[in-house]
Amino acid sequence: MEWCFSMPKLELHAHLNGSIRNSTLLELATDLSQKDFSEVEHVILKYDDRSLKEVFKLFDLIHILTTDHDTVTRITKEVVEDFASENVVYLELRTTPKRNDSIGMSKRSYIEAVLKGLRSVNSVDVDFAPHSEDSKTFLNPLPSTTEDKCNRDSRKKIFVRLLLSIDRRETTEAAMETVKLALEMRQYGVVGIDLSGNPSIGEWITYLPALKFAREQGLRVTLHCGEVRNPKEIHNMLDFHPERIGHAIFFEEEHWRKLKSSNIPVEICLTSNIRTLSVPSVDAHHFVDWYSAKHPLVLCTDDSGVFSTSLSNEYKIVAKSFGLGMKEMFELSRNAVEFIFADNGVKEDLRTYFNSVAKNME
Ligand code: 6MZ
Repeated sequence: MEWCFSMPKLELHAHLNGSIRNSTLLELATDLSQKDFSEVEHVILKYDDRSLKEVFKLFDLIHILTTDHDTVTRITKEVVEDFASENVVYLELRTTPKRNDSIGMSKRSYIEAVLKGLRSVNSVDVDFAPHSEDSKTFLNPLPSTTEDKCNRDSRKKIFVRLLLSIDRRETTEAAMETVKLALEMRQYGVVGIDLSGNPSIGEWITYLPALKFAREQGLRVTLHCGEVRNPKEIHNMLDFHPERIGHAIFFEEEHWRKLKSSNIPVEICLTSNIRTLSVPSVDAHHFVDWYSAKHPLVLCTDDSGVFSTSLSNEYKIVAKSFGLGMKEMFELSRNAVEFIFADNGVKEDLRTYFNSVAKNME
């Protein structure tokens, strides 16, 4: 299944601090505290399943290790390189802007450190600023003649756009601050807002004013929806009609009907759902029913570092578990182009690129 790796893919649900390399995390942990290291190492290297509660404890630990400007820049660079290395051609990376007065970090300076990370990638070509409709193509379509193939520039290319996350622990004011920051940062490739964080915490009504404001101002919105059983919240979230939702696990019949009629694309995070014990096994995952019902779906990693996975691995699991071949997986990947939050110029570039790859597959 080498083709799962070589096939062009889009990643639409990846949290920056969840996608950190294990080697980087261990290095940072060693630097921070030699004497407590054995305890930290155990938590970081616990590769087997962790409950959702444990995962959020781990995020608190990761944030202690990563929340300074230089580290944020470093992990951004590494995460983009890692996705590009497995042929992700479009990455929507999401992260929660953080404030830490003790080191002079504001939500804005946090995002500036992320942007510095994007600029510092040099092993692949990164496009992260918005395209004007008439700009020239970034991804060069695959050539059709053998001669052209030999002359092809083999450097990897990746579009990166950013989503700013609202953490469910935040107040309405803090959520609003994040949305205002996203609006200021649009020119640097911020395209939307995500609502995430521990799903057992917080109330929908707290974030609603900020999410409504984001929408009024033209930002796209994706919500973590149905990660725990909370029928009322799922109902309210679907009524809001976000542009995409993530997970969608604990859906009841009514929710499924609502989702189906609204056609909201779902970001599927298979390994994450299983490792957090939210879904008992791959066979029991809702992916297969919704795929059969032709609902718009996109495969994503969620937290490739924390769950030791990669997007190619997610493709492999789906292909193997549900008997899907290369053509079907390619179409699954290609369909995701229609769900991206970037502008039409990027969409058109991706469509042309996928068409050229499809021609080469014939
Ligand atoms: C909900 C999640 C998540 O923002 O610091 N996050 N929120 N469900 C999940 N499923 C397992 N995985 C990650 O990345 C880490 C943050 O992303 C959210 C949590 O708020 C976590 O603290 P950033 O880059």
